[in-house]
Amino acid sequence: MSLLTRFDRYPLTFGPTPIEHLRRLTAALGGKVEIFAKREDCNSGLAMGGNKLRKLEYIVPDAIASGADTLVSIGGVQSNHTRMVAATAAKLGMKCVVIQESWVPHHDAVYDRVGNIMMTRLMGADSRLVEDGFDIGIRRSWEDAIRSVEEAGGKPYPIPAGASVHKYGALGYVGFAEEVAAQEADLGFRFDYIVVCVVTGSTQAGMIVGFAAQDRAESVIGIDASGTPEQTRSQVRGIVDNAAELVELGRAVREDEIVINPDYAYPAYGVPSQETSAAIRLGARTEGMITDPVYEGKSLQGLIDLVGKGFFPADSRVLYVHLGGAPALNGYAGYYGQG
Ligand code: 5PA
Repeated sequence: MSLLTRFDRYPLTFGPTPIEHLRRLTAALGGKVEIFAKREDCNSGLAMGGNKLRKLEYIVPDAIASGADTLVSIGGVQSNHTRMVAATAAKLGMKCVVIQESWVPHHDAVYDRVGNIMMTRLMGADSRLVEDGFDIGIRRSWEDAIRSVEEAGGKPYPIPAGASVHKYGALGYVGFAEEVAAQEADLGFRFDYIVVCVVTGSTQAGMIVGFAAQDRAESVIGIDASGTPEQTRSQVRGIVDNAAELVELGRAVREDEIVINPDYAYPAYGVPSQETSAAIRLGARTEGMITDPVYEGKSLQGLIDLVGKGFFPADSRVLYVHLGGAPALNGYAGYYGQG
């Protein structure tokens, strides 16, 4: 039985996302570990989709019920999340205010005019650039934005960074775990590991709770891309506890069920290492699968490195969860303009 039957869901996605066997990447990595991808990046027609829509499906009913007329959220200049909030507001006929902080020490000349932020503005959101640096927590600039909507006579609905520290923020990815189990039943096998990028935490936290109900949460390997892994881990812990109670998991999630690998976020959030760029190129050249230097390139780098190190036993089946984010590549022409 689903853990989510009691919760309202407002559909923003096409439905279950495809699972794709990455045969050429599997071969390029030696062929001992079978690599599959779950394509959350192809989940919707809303502004190129991505993981935030799965979360927002369980937040929108609350936003509508609140009588709000403006969604207010926050992220970096090239935030995928603020793009998804802007798309959701457009689809609902609401207004949208998004704060875009200077999270990334990266200075491409068109960084604040292309990709995510361009689409965010195209969809009519009021996108406000501020100077504050990277922090996944609750931010003053976001609280100021909420107040500014109220002062202008509007009714804001606050959505925190990555829709993570929100009562319903993890539910979408609890559903993801149930969706994977149903797809495994059709495929006739189970995945031994699930690899996922983690920053603000509710994607992995939701998966942990959903897979804890199947007694395999520790097979979810979070690859930190924040560069502040202690803060990310404690945020994941808090979201896990809140979500486990909300869905009535019926037991506490153990510390060893929360697996976060901090080894691939270097040199900084939003800045690719040479190994990140090599991973992005390998994914693109073997599978035509496009990943970005902020999130998915780092989790792909982690997957590749862990295969090389023999972390996954021979014949393991590994599910790489592609959460979206390719639009940010437009802000990195200095790295990838020539391929
Ligand atoms: C993001 C987040 P969580 O924040 O739920 O841990 O997910 C990490 C993640 N992959 C992974 C992609 C493509 C993402 O966009 N993005 C944030 C954003 O503002 O876009 C919340 C940070």
